[in-house]
Amino acid sequence: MDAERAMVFSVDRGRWGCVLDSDPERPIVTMRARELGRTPIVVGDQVDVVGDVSGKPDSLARIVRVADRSTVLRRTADDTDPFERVVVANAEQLFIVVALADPPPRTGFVERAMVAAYVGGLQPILCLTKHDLDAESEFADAFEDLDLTIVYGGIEDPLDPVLDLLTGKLTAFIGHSGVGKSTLVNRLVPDAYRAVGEVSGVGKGRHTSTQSVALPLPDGGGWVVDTPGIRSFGLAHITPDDVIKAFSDLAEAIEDCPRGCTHLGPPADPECALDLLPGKERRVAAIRLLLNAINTNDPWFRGQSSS
Ligand SMILES: Nc1nc2c(ncn2[C@@H]2O[C@H](COP(=O)(O)OP(=O)(O)OP(=O)(O)O)[C@@H](O)[C@H]2O)c(=O)[nH]1
Ligand SMILES: [Mg+2]
Ligand SMILES: [Zn+2]
Repeated sequence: MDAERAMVFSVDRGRWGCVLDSDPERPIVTMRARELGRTPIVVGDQVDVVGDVSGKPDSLARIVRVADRSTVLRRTADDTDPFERVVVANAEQLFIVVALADPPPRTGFVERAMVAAYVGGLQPILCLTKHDLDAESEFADAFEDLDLTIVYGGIEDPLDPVLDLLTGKLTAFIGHSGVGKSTLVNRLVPDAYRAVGEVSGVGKGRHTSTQSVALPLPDGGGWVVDTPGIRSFGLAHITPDDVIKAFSDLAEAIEDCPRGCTHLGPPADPECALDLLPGKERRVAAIRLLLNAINTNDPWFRGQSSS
C-alpha cells in the first residue's frame, strides 16, 4: 500500500493525531509502526502513514516513517539532565511568550529560549502578554542589541501584528505556566477552545495545558503550537560552540580560537577570536549575553522539580 504524507498535530499516550497533506480537513489517529522502535515522534513531524486513513471514529492508521526535520526545538528539564527532549519539529519560529506581570518577566528565560531557538534553526520572537497590567514596562529594552523581533500579544493588544508574523508559518509558543499562551491561541484560532487557567503560585506546579497541540490559523494558513508551561529552559545539551555556530557571521571566526575557548572574552578567554572582528563589538557583546545565560541558572526556578 502506498504511504501518505501527513503532519503530526497532537501526541497523547501512544496515539498521534495527524493531518494528511491530501486532505487537511480530515484529522486521523495513528499509532507508531513497530519497526520505528522508540524513535521520538513529536508535534510538527512530517510522517508517512499507511492503513486506515479514513479518519472515521475508531479508525487507526500507522506511522511508518518520520522524515528528516528542518528544525528541532530541544530542551532538557534542567542543566544537569542528560535526557534531551524534542519539543517541536519543523517549526520555523519560536514565540517566547512572556508576561509583563503576574508572573513577573525574567530576562534569563528569554535568553535561554533564544539560544535553544538559534541552535535548533528557529527564528525567535519575543511575545509580551499582560501589557494591560504593566503598560510602562521597560522589559523589552534588555534585548535591543540582539535584533530580536518583539510583538505584544496581551488581551488588549490588537491581533494584526501577531497574525502578520504567524501567517503561513509553523510557530511554537513556549513560556512559563500562566503567561497566557492558551489565551492568545484562543484569540488566534477561535474554535481552538484551549483551556485557560488561573495563574498558579510559582512552584505550585499547576499547568493548565498538559499536551502540545498544533492548531491551524484560520486565514492564510500556518500553524501555532500551544505547549504546556515550563519552569526552566534546560540547556544541558548545548555548548558555547553550538551557539556561535548558529550565527553565520561569527561561525568561521571561532576556528581561530584556542582549544577549549568558551568565547566569553577576557578575562576568561583572553585570546578569543571574536575580539578580533572589526565592527562587530556590539554584536559580539550581545551574543556573549546569550552565552552567559547558558552558564547561569534561572535562580527563581532553581531547586524546583522539573517539568
Ligand atoms: N490581565 C491579563 N490577563 C491575561 C492576559 N493573558 C492571559 N491572561 C490570564 O492569565 C491566566 C493564564 O492564562 P493561560 O492562557 O491559561 O496561560 P498559559 O500560558 O496557557 O498557561 P499553561 O497552560 O499553564 O502553560 C488566565 O487567567 C488568563 O485570563 C493578558 O494579556 N492580560
Ligand atoms: Mg495553556
Ligand atoms: Zn573564542
